[in-house]
Amino acid sequence: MMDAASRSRLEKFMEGLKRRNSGEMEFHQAVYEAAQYIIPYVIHARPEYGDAQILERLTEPDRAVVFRVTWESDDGSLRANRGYRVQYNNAIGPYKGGLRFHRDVTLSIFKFLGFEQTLKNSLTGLPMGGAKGGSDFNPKGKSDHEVMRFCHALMTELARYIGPYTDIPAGDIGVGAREIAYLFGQYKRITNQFVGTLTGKSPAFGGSLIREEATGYGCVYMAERVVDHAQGGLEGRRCVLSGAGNVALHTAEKLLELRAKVMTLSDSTGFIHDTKGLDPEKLAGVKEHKLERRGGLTDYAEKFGGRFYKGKRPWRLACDIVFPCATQNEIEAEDAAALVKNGCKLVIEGANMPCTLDAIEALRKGGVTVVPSKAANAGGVAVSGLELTQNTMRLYWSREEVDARLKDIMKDIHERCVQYGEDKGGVNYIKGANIAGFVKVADAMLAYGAV
Ligand code: NDP
Ligand code: 2IT
Repeated sequence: MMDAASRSRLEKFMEGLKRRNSGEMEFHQAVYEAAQYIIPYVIHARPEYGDAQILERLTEPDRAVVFRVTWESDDGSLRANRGYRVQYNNAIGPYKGGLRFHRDVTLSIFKFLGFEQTLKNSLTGLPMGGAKGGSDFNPKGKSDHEVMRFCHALMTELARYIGPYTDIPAGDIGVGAREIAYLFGQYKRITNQFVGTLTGKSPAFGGSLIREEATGYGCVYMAERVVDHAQGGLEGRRCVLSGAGNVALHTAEKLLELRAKVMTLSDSTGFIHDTKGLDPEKLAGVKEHKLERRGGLTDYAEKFGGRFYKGKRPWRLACDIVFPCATQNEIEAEDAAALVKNGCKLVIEGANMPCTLDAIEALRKGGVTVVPSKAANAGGVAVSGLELTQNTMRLYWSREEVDARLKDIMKDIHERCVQYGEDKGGVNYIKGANIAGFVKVADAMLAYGAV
């Protein structure tokens, strides 16, 4: 329970944040998730953070660049989209974070993602600050050539603001290996430098092995730690996943390797429930279909069996562990109530902020452990950090070497959550992740003085 002084301080802080960032719901939500623990447990105990206005400064991005991206479609008509880069905080290292291409993005979404990224990158233990960016460009239905022209046009402007010691973008929703290659090609052409200013590159030109798999694998390594902690392994556990992109498919791959049961995948058209469970052959089919041909999940049931639920999410099924790996706010309070009722014990947030605040409350009240995004999905950016290290050293590590480092990093993140997340004899991972991520950034900001 929060004491009255902290409660009133939190309310006042949130009031000011909402006034200064009017209508930016996702940003308010992400900040609240962290502030509800940072204010009572850190600021209250260490007045120097309050005196130096650390939380107020950390909730104001260093800068946000918004720009026009003009490109030519295949029929020769000119199109204009909006590009964004929120350079959120570089207290502990250069700005680092993904680029998202999705029709519905807003500045609020990039600010929430930049804030999350700052605390997440801190948790990895690597020297990386936080950033996020992207565009309202909708890749659906675009030809390869259109995507290329768009990526080149975006980079023509973005290149002014990034660099290997300034800001290092990577992928996110709608930005995978193909887009990173187009972006890197244009960056290299403009700057005439072959440097690691983007991560998630193909291993053929400077990318790290395991980067593609890292977010999903990392989520499963985290799940193993949490489940181990409470005794027992992942074998035979019934897992419900959303998404059918980079994070979901590599989560599924590692779960299958560990003999867990993967019951569902989803995309923006609906979800498939495979009662027999996915197997490596079906997964390879979906990977080819979704990641390479960018199709829908609709024909999965016809091809492999199971049932497709159009326009629905998979949260009403009985299961042990849930991995939401599609997008923000995809688990709402009613979904959370259904998950509690149907026996779910653990939620590993693969996507960024997939649970609403009400959903988290319902899950926690129902005895479900929630591992928040900034801890659960940090494996992706961690291996991006390892890609940067390899680029700087001008060498490549083997799959085994990178995978072992990823496992170690996830283990360390888990330990930090346990260390800072003690709660009535158990572990509150949301509290632990937010406090541990915050303290490191806050100490650096404090040391710099008024900058
Ligand atoms: P992808 O673009 O590879 O896949 C996204 C998946 O989610 C697709 O199946 C997509 O469906 C579905 N999806 C996206 N938006 C919506 C929506 N509004 N409603 C329903 N379904 C949706 O992205 P990633 O797998 O890379 O990213 C997924 C999540 O993981 C995001 O929250 C991202 O921020 C987070 N993340 C990603 C990391 C990475 O390394 N890539 C690292 C850490 C976190 P469809 O194909 O129909 O569009
Ligand atoms: O949300 C995330 O952590 C990412 N999209 C990965 C960012 C990165 O720089 O690898």
